[in-house]
Amino acid sequence: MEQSRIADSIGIPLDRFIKNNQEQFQYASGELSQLLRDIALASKVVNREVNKAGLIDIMGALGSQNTAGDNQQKLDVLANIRFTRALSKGGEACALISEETESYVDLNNDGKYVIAIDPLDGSSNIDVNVSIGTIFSIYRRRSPVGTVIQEEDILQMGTDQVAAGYILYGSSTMLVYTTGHGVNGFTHDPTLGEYFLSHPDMRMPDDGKIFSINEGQALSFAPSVTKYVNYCKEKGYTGRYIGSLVADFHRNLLKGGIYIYPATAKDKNGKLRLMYECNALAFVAEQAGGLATDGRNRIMEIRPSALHQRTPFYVGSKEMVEKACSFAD
Ligand code: P6P
Repeated sequence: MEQSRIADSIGIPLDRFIKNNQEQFQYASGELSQLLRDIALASKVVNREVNKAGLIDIMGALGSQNTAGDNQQKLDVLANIRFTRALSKGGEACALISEETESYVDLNNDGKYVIAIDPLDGSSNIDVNVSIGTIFSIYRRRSPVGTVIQEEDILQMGTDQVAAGYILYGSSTMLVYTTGHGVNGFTHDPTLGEYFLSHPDMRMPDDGKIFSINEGQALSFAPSVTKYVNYCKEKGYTGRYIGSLVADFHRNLLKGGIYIYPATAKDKNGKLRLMYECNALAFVAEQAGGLATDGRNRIMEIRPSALHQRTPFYVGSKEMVEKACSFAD
C-alpha cells in the first residue's frame, strides 16, 4: 500500500481493511473476511480467558498430553475448542490441522479452505503470566468442493499458503497477518471488542542485534550453531529468549533480530512444527522482508510428509538468517 493510503488507513476495523484491499486476496474477499472473522472471534474469547486465567480455575496442566507429547494446559484445550468451533460455524473451512489433535479434523466438505493452527503456543508460560500466541496458516483445498477431504488437501507446502498470521496475547493483543501482499498488524480494543489497524505494511529490518535461542541446550548444538552464537556474542548482540515463539518473533519483526530453534540432542529435528508454526511465521517473515530456513533450505519449500513433523527453524532479519546459515558445514 502506498504511504498515503497507509496514513489514511490507520485505525480502521479489520473487516473494513479487508474490504478496502479485497484485490489482494486471490479468492473472494468475503471468504477471507469470514475466515479472519472466525479466527478473530475465537481469539477474543481466548484473550478473555487468558486475561483472567488467574481468577478462575483454568490455570495449570490437565495431566494429559497432546500429539507431540507436550503436557496440555487447560487453556490449550480450551483454545483448541474455541478455534475449532468458530471455524466450524463459519463454514469456510473444510478441515483443521491442530497441534492439539492427532489427525486432522473434518469440518465441512463444502468448505474451500484448510486451516493449520497452533491454538496456544508457549502455553507453558501461561502460569507465569508471560505472553503467549496463536499461529495459523490458511490453504485452499486442492480436491473438488463438496467431496471428501484428501491427503493432498492436508499436506501442502508453505508456498501454497493463501494467508497466514498470528495473534499475540501480550500487554496488548494483536492480530498480524499476510495474504501475500505485505504484512499488517491490528490491535484489539477490548472496550469495543474489535481489532483496529495499528501497524500497516510491517517491515522486518534487514539486519538486527538481537538473537533468540535457548542456550540451555548449547552442549548439544551443532558446531555451526555454536559458531553463530559465538559470532553474535563477539559482535556484542543482545540475547533475548522469552520462551514463547510468537513473542520472540513479534519483537524481531519490529526491531530486527533472529530466532533459532536448531536440532538438539532432545529434539533431533528441532522442536517446532512445520505445518502450524514454522510455515505461517515463515510466510509473515518473508512478506515483511525477512527470511526463514531450516539452517540450509527455505522453510516454505519443505515438502511435508507428516502432520506434526518438526524442523529446525531459523527466522528473522534477512542478513542475520543468511549469516547464521553461512556457518552450516
Ligand atoms: P524450549 C513453546 O513450547 C515453544 O513451542 C515456543 O513457543 C518456544 O519458543 C519454545 O517452544 C521454547 O522451547 O525448549 O526453549 O523451552
